[in-house]
Amino acid sequence: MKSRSCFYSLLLLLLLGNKLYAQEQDSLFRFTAKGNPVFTHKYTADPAAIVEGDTLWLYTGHDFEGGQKGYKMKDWLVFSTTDMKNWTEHPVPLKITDFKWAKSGDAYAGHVTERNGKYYWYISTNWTGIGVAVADNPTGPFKDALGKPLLTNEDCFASDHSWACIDPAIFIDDDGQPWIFWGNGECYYAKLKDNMIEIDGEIKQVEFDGFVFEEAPWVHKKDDIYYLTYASGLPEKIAYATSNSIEGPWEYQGILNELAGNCGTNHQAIVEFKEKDYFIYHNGGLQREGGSYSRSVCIDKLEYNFDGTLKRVQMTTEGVAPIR
Ligand code: FUB
Repeated sequence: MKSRSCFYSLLLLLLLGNKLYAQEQDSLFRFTAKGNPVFTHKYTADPAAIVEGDTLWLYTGHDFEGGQKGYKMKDWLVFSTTDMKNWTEHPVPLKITDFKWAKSGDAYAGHVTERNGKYYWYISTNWTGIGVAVADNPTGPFKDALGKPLLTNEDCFASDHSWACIDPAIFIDDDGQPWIFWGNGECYYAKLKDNMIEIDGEIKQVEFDGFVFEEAPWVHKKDDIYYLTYASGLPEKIAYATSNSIEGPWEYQGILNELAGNCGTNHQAIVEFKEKDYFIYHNGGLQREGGSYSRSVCIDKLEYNFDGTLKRVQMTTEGVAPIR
């Protein structure tokens, strides 16, 4: 009798498990990119990418729809690929309403990073600051880790406009030290504690000759050179600087990407995946209703010169070749 009820319990668990798996599969949207823009079924912006083994995870903002005249962004999206051609869109992993304190209601740019098996999603909310959500896997569920902002306008000591505290970018150095860069108009940086949800010590400002900073900092490192890329001017081009140290001094190196078509912003992510380097950005190129507030993520090649400087990005309609 006992073994029979055990059998039925196991059967029930199995059926339930299968049902959940089937539901999850149903809510995945799979498609093949035809070039740039990569995503044509939704308006996507502010890309941030990470690589986990065989997979590139691409997190984006989500412009409400075509023909917008101002920012209307209520959630963030996540896509994955193993070959840069065939993509899967996963169910919406994070919404602005997941941050109860974010009274602005604006789901601005974010950045995801993995640390000790957890995924941290740093997001900006326009004038209510930068928050952080945490999950056990790349697709969530993500939960507000603090119940309050990690950074606010008060931390942006050199700024006096309401949208100064946006666009977080995380960089974990080879010694394991996590750093956060952010800002609009002025660029700030600080250490993060090992728990990834607290600022460690002083907040400092990035400054160097030739630095015309609008927003969207992104830090990466290749062959011992630190690269700080950022949106410069308005409409934005992406410029960059290099250094031998995460705290500078930075040396201005010039323009990396020209104005992105039909769009005032540009917002880049840089990632190496399967031994190729990618420059991910947005433009307003989705026909026919694309524009500065109805943006679309694009991907093109990033190329290094022998001396470590970067070749100017060539934005293309064809996009990148699939990885075989
Ligand atoms: O998407 C809203 C804002 O536009 C981002 O925070 C900026 O980087 C710009 O892309």
